Amino acid sequence: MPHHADFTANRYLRLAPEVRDALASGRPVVALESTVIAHGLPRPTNLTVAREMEAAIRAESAVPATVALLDGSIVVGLSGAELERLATTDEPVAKASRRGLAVALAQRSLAATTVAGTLACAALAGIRVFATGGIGGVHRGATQTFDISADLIELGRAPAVTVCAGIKAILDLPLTLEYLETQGVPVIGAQTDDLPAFYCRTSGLRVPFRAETPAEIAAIARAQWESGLGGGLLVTCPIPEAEALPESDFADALAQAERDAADAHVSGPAITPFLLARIGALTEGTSIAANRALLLNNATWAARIAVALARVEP
Ligand code: PSU
Ligand code: MN
Repeated sequence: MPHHADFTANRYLRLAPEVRDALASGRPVVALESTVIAHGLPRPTNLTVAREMEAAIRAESAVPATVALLDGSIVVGLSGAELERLATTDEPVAKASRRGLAVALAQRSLAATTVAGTLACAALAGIRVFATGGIGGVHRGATQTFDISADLIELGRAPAVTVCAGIKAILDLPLTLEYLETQGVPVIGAQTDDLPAFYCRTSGLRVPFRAETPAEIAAIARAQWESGLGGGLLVTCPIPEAEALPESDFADALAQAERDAADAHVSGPAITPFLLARIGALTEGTSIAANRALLLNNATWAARIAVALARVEP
């Protein structure tokens, strides 16, 4: 797939040499977000999993590009040392959605990128495939709070395939699907008709589209981009069976975490990290093991899709 993004002319963008070379020669690259490293997973699991995701992508012969903001640059492809800094630092790390990017650049502060932030940066670099755990969405009670993740807007805007394990049950799943339809995002179930629900394989909601293979997904993405339609696509992969959480365990932990969030008056960008941490504690780490498993599975799917996209069509 040819890349036309003029990353050479952007003084805010710093690509790892390996990522730059791969993009220049049309080899597969997969972007990775960093909010899951800085705010989504507890230490030291965060660093282990970040490295494992990169390794999973390399195992499929694609190049990983973890994105974060450091020292006034959008770094696309953190070095080993930079990844470690992000995962272990005592400095404050901002959680940057699209709105936080320019501020972090101008102030030269350390910022981890959310799905929305990473997609915006990937588009600047010309990366077409992105792996994450779960996307942000329409929060429960959003009719009152208006808390709808910028991820949903960026999914409609950035020309990339985002691979996730569905929508976390901390969100309002039906409303999130509605919003994705409004944004024009095709939501594709990978080998499933049922929308995956992050820690659990099924949600009871139907995905609008289904595909069996990375090649099929690549063909849909090509059709969307080469026709001139543009915008993003969302691929949802069920968590591997062995690591899925029993639905009842999760529902109890979520209900408790939501009561704790209300008691602590947590809102805005802090709500997702708060709920994830509480659920981790309440499920005694089984949710963390599940999170790791789905992240690695998504990285593998994303790499295979990137490889299929990079292949020249006969
Ligand atoms: N889902 C997870 N772990 C995470 C996130 C989502 O399982 O760490 C992060 C992602 O970076 C996502 C962000 O983009 O939370 C959404 O935050 P908000 O709801 O504030 O937009
Ligand atoms: Mn929000």
